[in-house]
Amino acid sequence: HFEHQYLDLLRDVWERGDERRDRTGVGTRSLFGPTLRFDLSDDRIPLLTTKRVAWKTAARELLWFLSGETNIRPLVAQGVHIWTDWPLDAYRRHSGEVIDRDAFEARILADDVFAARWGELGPVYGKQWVDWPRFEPAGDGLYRRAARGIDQIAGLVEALRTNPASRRLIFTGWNVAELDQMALPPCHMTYQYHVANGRLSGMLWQRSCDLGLGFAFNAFSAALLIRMLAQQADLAPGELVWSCGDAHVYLNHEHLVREQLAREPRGAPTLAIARRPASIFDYAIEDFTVAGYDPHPHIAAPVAV
Ligand code: UFP
Repeated sequence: HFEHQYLDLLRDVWERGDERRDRTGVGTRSLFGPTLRFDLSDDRIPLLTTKRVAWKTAARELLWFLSGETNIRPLVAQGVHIWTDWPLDAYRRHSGEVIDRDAFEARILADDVFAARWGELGPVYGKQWVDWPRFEPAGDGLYRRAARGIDQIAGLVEALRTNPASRRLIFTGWNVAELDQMALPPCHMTYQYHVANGRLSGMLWQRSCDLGLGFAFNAFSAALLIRMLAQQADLAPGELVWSCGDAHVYLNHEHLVREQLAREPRGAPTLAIARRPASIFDYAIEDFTVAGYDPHPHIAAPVAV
């Protein structure tokens, strides 16, 4: 079962990982440099079955990235809370106000000015993916920021169609010049693609992975993006190669590790895409359905901010 690779890694990190205080102060155990491979042929999708994963949340987040958005408001409007903790933390520190997540999200939805000021994450994934800043000559040896940046995703789709043997089928969120403006520097930072025998494979390089929470989303999302790109380039899906730098488990996720390792993976979830949208930017959440997904129950675990 595809999931054993993940479970083996989870066990390995928990049993052998180097224990350290991390940036969040929670503490982790960590191993460096694991690679996992997932076969995507026959519509298979790497969706964990040893706990229920809210795959639609990951899909909505991916569509939000592709829209170029960097404000949490459209996510919150869809009931997606995964990015709220960072702005909430920033707002609490700035205002000193005692405000819970629900109240903060309600204000993000109700108040345009508040949303613009406090819902913004800075130039995170979406901005870099479709609007990477570019400069143009402005005369007298001066340069100004161009109104439109570089759309790496459109460029990638074009390259997949016209130059599939290329070794430059890459996009990245790691804009070094803007890291300090981002609420969180990209974790799933660089994607590379490869076409062989009419199949599209993708590699994700993730610099840092919270194996208890982030992995389930990151792997599903990277696989979904391969499926969408393959459809747009008239290719069949190949493999997802997930390569990680710092693969870690937070010390307060011990219950999750023990519970998940005690469970047996089951079934082979598949993903169907209902139609072929006109472009990579025209997918909607209703286009995706997952079949054969009968997971073990969800396991709640705290996110380290
Ligand atoms: N993290 C993920 N996947 C993501 C994401 C964050 O695993 O998509 F946005 C985790 C990794 C790490 C933390 O535990 O969030 C980011 O902290 P740092 O920037 O210190 O690596």
